[in-house]
Amino acid sequence: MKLFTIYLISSLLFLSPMVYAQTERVAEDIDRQFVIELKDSYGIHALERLISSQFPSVSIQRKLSQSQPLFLLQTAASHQRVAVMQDLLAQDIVQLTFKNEAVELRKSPDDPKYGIQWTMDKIGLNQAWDITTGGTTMLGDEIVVAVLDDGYDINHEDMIANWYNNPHDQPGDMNEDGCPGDCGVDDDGDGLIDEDNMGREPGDAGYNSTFRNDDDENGYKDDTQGLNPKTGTDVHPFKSHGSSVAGIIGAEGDNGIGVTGVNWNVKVLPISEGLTIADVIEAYNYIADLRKLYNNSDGDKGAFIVSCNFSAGISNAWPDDYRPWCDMYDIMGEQGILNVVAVPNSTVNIDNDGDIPSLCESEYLIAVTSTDEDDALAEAGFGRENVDLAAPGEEAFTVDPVLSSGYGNFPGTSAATPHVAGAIGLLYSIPCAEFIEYFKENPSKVDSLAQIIVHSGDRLESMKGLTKSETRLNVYNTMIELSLFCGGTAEEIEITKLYPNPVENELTIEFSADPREEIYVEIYNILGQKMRSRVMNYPLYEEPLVTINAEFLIPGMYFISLAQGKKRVALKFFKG
Ligand SMILES: [Ca+2]
Ligand SMILES: [Ca+2]
Ligand SMILES: [Ca+2]
Ligand SMILES: [Ca+2]
Repeated sequence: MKLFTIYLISSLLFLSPMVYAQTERVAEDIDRQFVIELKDSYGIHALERLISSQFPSVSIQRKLSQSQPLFLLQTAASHQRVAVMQDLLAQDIVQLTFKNEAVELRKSPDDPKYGIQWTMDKIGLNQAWDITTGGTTMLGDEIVVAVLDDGYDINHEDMIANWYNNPHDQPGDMNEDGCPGDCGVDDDGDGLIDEDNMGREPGDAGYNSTFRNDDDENGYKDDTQGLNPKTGTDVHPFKSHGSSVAGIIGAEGDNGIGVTGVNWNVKVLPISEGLTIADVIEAYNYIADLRKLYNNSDGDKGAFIVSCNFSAGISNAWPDDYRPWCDMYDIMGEQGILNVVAVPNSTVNIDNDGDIPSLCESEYLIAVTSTDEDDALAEAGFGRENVDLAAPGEEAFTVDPVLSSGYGNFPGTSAATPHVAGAIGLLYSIPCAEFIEYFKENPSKVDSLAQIIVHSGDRLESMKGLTKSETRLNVYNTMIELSLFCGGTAEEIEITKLYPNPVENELTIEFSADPREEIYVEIYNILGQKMRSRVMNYPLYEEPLVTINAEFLIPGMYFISLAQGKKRVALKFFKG
């Protein structure tokens, strides 16, 4: 401590320019550094002898491995680095040299409680977020995930930016013409003009003229921030359950507050008081109509709702007794909405015991059970015929407005389900125009997206015989599968282009490969000695190419090799 203080004072006192130089050196360090690997039988003493006799301007900074002869070296100036590396490479004791370079940091949010949100990493989001963190589609559509639940804390600090706000029905009569929507116009395309909530048109007996405030003519006045079907308003009861579900889907990520949702950005459409069958049917119709209007107006009206979460149900119930409810899943599905529903929070076989809505027959419905941190079935329903997918739910951590901190544990299938509903929202934001074009042109084909999500999950031994897919959600895996929509290739690895050849500084290799597997990139010299190697992931949603720094190579002929699985391809190139 004392020594350090003395050093600091002395350097401040009579060498203030050195302090400046010191900071500059830190910034420059990496540009002067390179890693050296010695041949197997050599160690630090041989390296020290070599450096002191022939490379006095080079310093040995650190030993990088106790088991391999790897050292970090630094030249006096950055412009000397390449020449020094080349000269060292010509020495008998040196196996290879490569520049020390900065690595790209994985994208992870700065939310203080993210560290305890184990469910997020479990479903591959730490990798998926490098590709997208949500918000809009490649075509600019604002992505909306609907939630049907008990109620919400609309003012929660970590949700306030991510609630859906309906631009087509703000408070009051937006165009002040005294009619629902525009006077004399069927704004919502349902065949009725300026109708009220009962479908009565002006002039009909009992017509309710207060619906002039229903600017989008959907039968609800000022449904600006979702809908409470019980009251016909957008005023929601303050509830914990719905807030937690919404938080998992879309608590604002990377805002330095609280937690993150599966989506850092998304619009959550809150529908509250979904507590009776009538509420559920009305809510589902409301959601379906909004998306239908979006589809039919080319995005001018309505909302681009892609999924809907319902973490509730009726145990020991069968579809025959709930036909109008079950029918809603196909009605919404044909407009492009996938529904995600929860199975009961008890270890029952719902195939035998019955459960609504899990047992409703629809290709657009994903029934979700809950797993714990070890990927074992939590206390949750199962059924190889009717449960599609598992998602992490036990001890999930998210928004909870009832607790003083505003956050807490939210366990069970209710927590598992919104991971899936949220994932659907996130998937719509992948940087792949072909994907979004396809599902906008063919909204009713969205059942195939459900299939891809369910089958690209991590296959679990623990789910054997318990669900249809035997998988647990993995959003990154799904993104890999969806990359096939836009340029991802599933063939054997192949080098399609190599340039420039001869190369001076940087060699570019274009290739096609299986996006699901790692790629080994290696450079060999003419004697078959490996000069450089690296392992890379397929560059998802980018041009499949890799660039190699060739500055360190001495002039001559080399081979570049790309390998994946058991297949290897190599091409020769020249260093000029
Ligand atoms: Ca109208
Ligand atoms: Ca209005
Ligand atoms: Ca309205
Ligand atoms: Ca947050």
